[in-house]
Amino acid sequence: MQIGHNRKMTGAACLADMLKGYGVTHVFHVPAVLRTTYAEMERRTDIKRLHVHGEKAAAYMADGYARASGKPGICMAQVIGALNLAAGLRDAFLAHSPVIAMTGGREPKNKFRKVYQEVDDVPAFEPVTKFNATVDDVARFPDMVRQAFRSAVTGCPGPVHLQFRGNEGQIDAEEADMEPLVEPQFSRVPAFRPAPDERSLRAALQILQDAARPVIVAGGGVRASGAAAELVALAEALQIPVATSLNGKDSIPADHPLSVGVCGTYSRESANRVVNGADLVCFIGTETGGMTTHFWAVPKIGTPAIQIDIEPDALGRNYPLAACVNGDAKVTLARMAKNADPASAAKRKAWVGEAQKVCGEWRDKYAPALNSDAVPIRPERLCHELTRHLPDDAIVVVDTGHAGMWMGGMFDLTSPRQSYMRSAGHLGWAFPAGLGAKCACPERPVVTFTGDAGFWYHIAEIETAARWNIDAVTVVNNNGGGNQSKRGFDRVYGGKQTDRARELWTFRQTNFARIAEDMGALGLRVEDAAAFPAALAQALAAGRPAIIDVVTDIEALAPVAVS
Ligand SMILES: Cc1ncc(C[n+]2csc(CCOP(=O)(O)OP(=O)(O)O)c2C)c(N)n1
Ligand SMILES: [Mg+2]
Repeated sequence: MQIGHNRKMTGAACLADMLKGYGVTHVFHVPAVLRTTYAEMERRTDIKRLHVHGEKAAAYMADGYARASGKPGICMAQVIGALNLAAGLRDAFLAHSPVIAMTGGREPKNKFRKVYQEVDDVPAFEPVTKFNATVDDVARFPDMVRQAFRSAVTGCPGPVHLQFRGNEGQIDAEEADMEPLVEPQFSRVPAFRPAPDERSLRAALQILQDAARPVIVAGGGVRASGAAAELVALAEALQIPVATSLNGKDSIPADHPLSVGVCGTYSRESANRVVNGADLVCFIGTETGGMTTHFWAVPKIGTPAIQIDIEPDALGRNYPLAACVNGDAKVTLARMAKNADPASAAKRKAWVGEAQKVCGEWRDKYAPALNSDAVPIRPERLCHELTRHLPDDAIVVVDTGHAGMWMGGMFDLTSPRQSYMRSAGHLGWAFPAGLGAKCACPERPVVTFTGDAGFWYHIAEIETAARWNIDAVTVVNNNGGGNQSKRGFDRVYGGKQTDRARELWTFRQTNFARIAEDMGALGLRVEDAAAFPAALAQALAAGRPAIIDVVTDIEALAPVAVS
């Protein structure tokens, strides 16, 4: 890193050099924005510039890239596509994913004159970003780009937005004396590992050790911190069952004897039962939001709780705390494990046995569905086939709605090397996010799970995947409708839907395998569960994008959460 070595250069050359310096390998965009920068990226870097079919998909790809790698994902749009891009940042914002959005925008000499395509986009980015700013003078490229990376990856990570002057960000063609200085520390999450203060750490540990029936609820902060091993070590040392949020599902493999599953709304019954049977809940890296706590019923407010978080303002937001620790999850958990008194574990033997019994009861209850040979295929069986056959270093990317419920509850991660990323609420997120994840981690298998309604959103991106040979595998749970809506419509129709009622949530039967083939990907259709493992193996070995269209039962409804 050099400081004070300015030289005359264009904003485009500066931005290209800085993106390279921060380790960016891909940018996702719809043309045309920062055209001169794209030409400089070609001349000066190996960065791949993927032009895709929609700005929202570009944002989701950048988000998937960011969650898979911990490095900021970059997406771009010209002024007319800016709000489409902003819409795509919302999931990244909810999931605390470091995405940097760059758009073209306001030119002072044209403002308020009805210039072509212009509205003031900046306010629309406000609710979905940590930092939302305009770059109006080319000399500001270096410090503004540094601030974008710094803001995206520090504290609780999240999206940022820079709007560059000019409809297409033509400011990048202007020159100034600049230095394309980068700060490598801010090129990925976590930028810092703030250590907890000793007093609060010891107080929390004491309360945890004294509890007879404690449970840990681990969230996305554990995955952002890379603290899974430390979490498991502490749980083992003190013999404490571990539930996770959906965002924290890959914090502990499902076959670990202390793992009880995902708790909350899109959850597994065993996790909710154990959390509600606990005498102390230890929240780690979770916002304690509605989905993780089943709208604050799991655990009930008033249950004794302690909390560890990198964001001080998360501590105690929803649950009054007996103690709290402000710090990075990995550092905090490692210190707690080091200071833990393993002798205290003996008193939790009965509780751990009880938690394991609850998990066994869940397995027995769902074994028939998980192993069902029914045609059309049961989604539980599809999840179970994924549990059994996914590679042990797979990145699993999951859509929301029923997809989130099925995979959150019925699918097991079986190796600490597997990763799990899920939509924080937006239907259609997973397919493009899976493509972005594969761009970030080309050496790892990426398997996306989505419903058919979710897949329809960004189906055009099959062409992008084929054009760039992004060999992710996408499994479509194809039941011919947006089936999660069935239950809600059943309710308003008094349990008896009319044919016209089904117009509100069913689709034409569609063969996605055939569409995939036409668009240049491998397309496989599975109508019998026994054929799924061979299809998955073929897709993983294809060396090109693959869509597995699995025909499933439209009457299958995921179990609702218990509390
Ligand atoms: C952007 C967005 N719009 C609407 C919804 C509401 N929603 C949740 S699930 C769902 C239908 C899901 O259908 P599909 O993906 O086919 O899965 P299935 O329930 O059929 O398994 C809808 C419309 C949402 N989550 N996100
Ligand atoms: Mg469906």
